[in-house]
Amino acid sequence: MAEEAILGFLHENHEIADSGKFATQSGISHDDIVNVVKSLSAFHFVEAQDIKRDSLVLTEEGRAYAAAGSPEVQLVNAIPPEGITLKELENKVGSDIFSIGRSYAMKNKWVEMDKSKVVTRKFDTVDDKVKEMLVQIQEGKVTNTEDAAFINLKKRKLVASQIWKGYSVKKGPKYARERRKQATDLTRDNLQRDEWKNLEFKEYNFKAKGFPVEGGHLHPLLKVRKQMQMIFLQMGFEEMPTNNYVESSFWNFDALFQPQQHPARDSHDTFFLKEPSTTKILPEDYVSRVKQVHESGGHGSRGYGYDWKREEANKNLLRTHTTAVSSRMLYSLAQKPFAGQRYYSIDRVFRNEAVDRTHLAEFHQIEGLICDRGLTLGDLQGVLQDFFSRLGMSKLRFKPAYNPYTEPSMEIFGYHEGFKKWVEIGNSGMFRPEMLLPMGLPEDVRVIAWGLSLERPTMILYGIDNIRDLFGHKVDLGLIKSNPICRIGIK
Ligand code: FB9
Repeated sequence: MAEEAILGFLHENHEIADSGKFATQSGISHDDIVNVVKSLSAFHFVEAQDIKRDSLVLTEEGRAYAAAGSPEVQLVNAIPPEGITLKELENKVGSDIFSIGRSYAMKNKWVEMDKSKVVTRKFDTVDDKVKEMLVQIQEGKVTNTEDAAFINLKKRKLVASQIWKGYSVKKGPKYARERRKQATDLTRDNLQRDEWKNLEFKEYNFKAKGFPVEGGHLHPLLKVRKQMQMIFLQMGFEEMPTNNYVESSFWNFDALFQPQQHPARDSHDTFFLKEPSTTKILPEDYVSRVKQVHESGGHGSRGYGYDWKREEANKNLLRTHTTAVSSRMLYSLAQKPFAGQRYYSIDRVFRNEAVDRTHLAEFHQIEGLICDRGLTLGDLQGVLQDFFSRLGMSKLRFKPAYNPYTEPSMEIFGYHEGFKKWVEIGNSGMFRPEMLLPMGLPEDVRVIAWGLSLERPTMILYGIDNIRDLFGHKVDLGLIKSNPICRIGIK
């Protein structure tokens, strides 16, 4: 409809001087006219010149008065010939119309009030010039927006200024009375029917984007995990098998020399299993050595001096750290002629802790360890410097800390160039002799280890503030589809 109107008008006339007036005259919305002008212009059927001018549009309050009349006229029309009390008048027209209309009716000297607060009108009818002007604006019939009356409407916030944009339109080099559908392919039918001679072919749009390819999309956590794996592999580490979320308290705590009274072993911090509630198989001779080191120490240690209970060690749980896997791997390393090893793990761990914006009851722990003869704390600081430099954080600081299974232990801080501040980026330490020697590792073997989470770096790298936007049932699939590649760890 708009296309026929425009092409038809230009067939009889030199130009459409003002698309706004043309829309009003042809009874077509200006938006439709503009869209068609843009399309015809793109194919050179017409040539369009921008027109801009100041115009007025009605506010929501202005639209209400254009329909129902100004508040002052509504108020006057609500006053009966015998007059009315203020309270009755307010109840009749409503508090908004009453409070606004009353002041303008008094200013226009349309009403008066006696000592008993009875309001009477001074005229039988009043002209609603405000409504008339609002309707003129609504119909696009106002040209001089600087007229004092219109400025007053702006002061009353019944109208607002805006830049009106339209076009003047003339025939273009490819003008035609009507736009023939352009052919996109030369078909067998076209050729057989000789139609091809009159066909107009649509130009190829080489800038057109292809349809988005629907397929699988990697979650940001998996992208960061891949990069972390690459970093570990580049550093000569081997991945530990972490395919058991369920673990015994023995491997998760006792093997790490974590005492059975430790608060972390309480059900407020750990998820214990009801079924199967206990583990069935443990290496008995090793269990005996662990019992002994907890109760009476050995290897220079005094132990904890409590009655260690097997049934406590048998309790099954959801592992609270992948260090449980590290203890299994180190034990199996001790069962054969010793050779140094570098292991890492990245997998889910579970903690029965209060959840908040950045913590859930589970997260992915990243852990690295190096097991070799004569390692020192300096070696640990050196490997941390190498590892975190590959993450883009080369300025590190170490703060003494405590872990039940490492001594010494260090919290790791890195200077984040983006945030311009120091950020806690992990924890680390040297596994205690009370953990390593009962396994059967040689006296001079040391294990340096560290841990961090997968979620924290991912949230920072992807600018995600709430962990529920990253992990869990409320994750926006758009994030999964549209997140950029992760480029840490690429040298
Ligand atoms: O990941 C953590 N922070 C972090 C890591 C990387 C990072 O990358 C930069 C942007 C590029 C940014 C931040 N943290 C450890 C520190 C904090 O986020 C902390 O609030 C949360 N911690 C978790 C534990 O919270 C219950 C992160 C998780 C954590 C902490 C300690 C270990 C593992 C994970 C450990 C260990 C360990 C120690 C000694 C021996 C073996 C393992």
